[in-house]
This record gives sequence, C-alpha cells and structure tokens, in this order.
Amino acid sequence: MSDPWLILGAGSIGALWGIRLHQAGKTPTLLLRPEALGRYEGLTLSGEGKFCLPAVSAETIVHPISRLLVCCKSHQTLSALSDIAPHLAPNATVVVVQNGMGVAEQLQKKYPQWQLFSGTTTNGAHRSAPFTITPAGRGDTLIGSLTGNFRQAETLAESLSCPGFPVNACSDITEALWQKLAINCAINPLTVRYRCRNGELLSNPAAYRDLQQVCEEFFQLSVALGRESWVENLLDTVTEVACKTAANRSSMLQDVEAGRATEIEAITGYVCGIAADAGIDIPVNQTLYQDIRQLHPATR
Ligand code: KPL
Repeated sequence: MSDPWLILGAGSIGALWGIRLHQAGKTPTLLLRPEALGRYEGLTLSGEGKFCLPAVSAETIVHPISRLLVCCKSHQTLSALSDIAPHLAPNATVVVVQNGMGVAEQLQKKYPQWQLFSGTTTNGAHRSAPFTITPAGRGDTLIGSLTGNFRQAETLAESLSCPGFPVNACSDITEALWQKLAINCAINPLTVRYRCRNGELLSNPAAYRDLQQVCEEFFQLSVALGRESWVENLLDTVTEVACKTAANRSSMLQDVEAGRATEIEAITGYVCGIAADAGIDIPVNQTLYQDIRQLHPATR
C-alpha cells in the first residue's frame, strides 16, 4: 500500500480536500508550521462538523516525506517548500495545486530529484476562520505531469480522488493550467478593481468591458504562442464561470479584503512576463497588474 498524503497548506482547498480524503478513509495528515500546530484542534466544515485529521510539523517528522500535496498559495510555495525540503525523500512525489502558473517550473529546476506534478481545481471553498471552511460549489480537479508521465498521473489521481472531491489525470496539464490561468486573469483582478462578486462583472457595464478586453488580450497572446485552440471562445468560458460562481468573492478579493498578499504575480504577473518575452502589448492586463500589486507590499 502507498504511503498516505501529507497536505501542505490548510487553507480553503487544502482543508476541504483533506476532509474529503479523511472521510474516504485515506488517512491524510496536515503539515503545519509549529505555531499553527499549537493552535490546531481539528478542521471544521460548515454544515458538516469537525474533523480531527492528524497534523504534524516538519520538525517532528520521523520518516522522510514520500507524498506531498501542496495546496498553499502560489507566493508562499517556494519558501514553504525550501523549509521542508530537507524532510522530503530524495524521489518524493510532490503534487502542486494552486492558482496561477510558473511556480511548478521553478520547483522543477530547484528540486529535479522530486517527481513533480501540477494541478488545477475548480472546487470552491472559502475560509471563514483558521481551520474553518465553507464549501462553495463542486468542481473538477485535474493533475498531470509537467514531463508528460500520464500513467503515473493516473495512479496519483486515483489516490487523491474521493467522493466530493473527484480528481482526474490530464495528459496535457499545461493546457489545463493555461485555461484556468485565463479565467483567473479575467475574473480575479477585476473583482478587486470593482470590489464585487464574480457575477457582478457581467452586470456592471464598465466591468464587463474590462472583462472583454482582458479576454481579448489573453487570446491575442495565446495566438502569438500558438495556443489559440486552448482558449477558443474564452469570453464565453469566462462568462460561464462567472455565472456559475456568481455569488463567490474571488480568492483574490478575499485576500485583499483580509489584508493578505494576493496571487497577482502568478496570475496576471506571469501573463505579463510571457507577453513581454513575446513582444506582445497587453495594456489592460499590465494596468491591472500594477494596480493590484500596489495593494499589498508583500506581493512585491
Ligand atoms: O478560481 C477562482 C478564484 O476565485 O480564485 C474563480 C474560478 C474565479 C472562482 O472564484
């Protein structure tokens, strides 16, 4: 039998996933910082109660970690992993599921010995207090290998899949990540600009004009990269997601409202970097990038 998963990042997605795995009898363990471990008394899921998943901190781990599911925010990942890297087995399996792009590639360069997988989820949840979450709509989760090992991704998807949190393997995870990046690029920064829920981006004419422009710029960039087939009908896709998640506050708006750093670097910042390298002008995205990174000094 394979080793159970350690989950790094007990935010909304990490906690929800952990609870669903725990309910399915897959015995995940939370990996917390020592100060968080001191406060931890179980995870609470609104409407369902308390779940006492085991939790450890890296310092107290006896055996090297062989399977790590990383659900922390993109801007926290590199430093969190450099703290725990000495506790990982040399060929550990590491699955990184978060918004944005770019972090997994950096991890791959820094830790070539790990078996690295990347993932994306449309499962919704928000954290109302530490270790307390509310689910906000069921979605799909895809994981895949950045180096294309589909068989291994299938095995991992099966072990991470559970009722209430289905996981599938994806043969081209870069395409799936690019599609989710397009959605986050359109919705997240604009919900911050207009301080609104996702659905209001469709009913506010100024916000909707911006949404159209962000999508058009993202599409033009995709054309320049030969990825246009990945984001055909982007505005329709974004409109559908904004409708389905109409009542949600985007994760970026939640971060801004809570005074936390946002994922703007891994979302719009990543796209602006790619556009600059390709010599493509994306002014609406550029302005959003500058505006949002100024909101929280730690983002810079
Ligand atoms: O992924 C999201 C987020 O808020 O980060 C969307 C899809 C925009 C849903 O809120």
